[in-house]
Amino acid sequence: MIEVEKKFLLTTEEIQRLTAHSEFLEEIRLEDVYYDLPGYPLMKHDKYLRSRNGRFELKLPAGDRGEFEVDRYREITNEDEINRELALGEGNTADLLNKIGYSAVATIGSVRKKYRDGEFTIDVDETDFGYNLVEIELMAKDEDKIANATNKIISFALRMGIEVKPEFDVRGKLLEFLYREKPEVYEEIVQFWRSTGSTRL
Ligand code: V4E
Repeated sequence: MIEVEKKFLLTTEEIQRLTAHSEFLEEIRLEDVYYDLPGYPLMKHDKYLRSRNGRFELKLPAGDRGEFEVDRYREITNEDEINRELALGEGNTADLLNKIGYSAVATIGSVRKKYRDGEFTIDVDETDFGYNLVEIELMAKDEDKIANATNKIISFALRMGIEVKPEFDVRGKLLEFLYREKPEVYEEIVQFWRSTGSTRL
């Protein structure tokens, strides 16, 4: 399955409107540590390896971001699969990463409130560093279904009275963290994306 999600920077009033008719699912604390090699080859290729609350997750891109700049990733959470995908060898992922020379690039704490409205999931995130954003998500069976999922997300947001700007990108939590705390790392990664024409940032 592919997770398709669109990020929004919303006012408190817009968040209330968006979640007014949805079911509140849970509030969770997320402790994310993102890892990469020197030169950030994973992030430059739109791959993100993190430990979330102590468990490794690898996000791999599926399809492209499209005119509405959606995130669309396959997520791998099995350590053996992560080891295989990143050619780390066999064993404990944390040990292998350490041995190979991966290091923590960003550590981000946040609180996520999760809601459901029909087939849509709404995440309202508040980070410890004061950046808040909202994601509307849908699952797509395969890459062919990403455009359809995107259209549904956009229509849903519009129905909820939220402005949607095509060809406008919102920095996610990781990018905003790098932008604020490690601008040289942010520039290196985004410059690389610009050189491949894959970002409007
Ligand atoms: C997907 C992504 C990044 C990884 C971290 O994503 P983020 O949205 O910061 O975290 P979170 O906690 O919301 O992840 P979730 O719980 O939804 O899995 S860093 C950058 N991207 C996407 C991206 C982008 N915004 N712009 C471009 C040009 N490429 C990739």
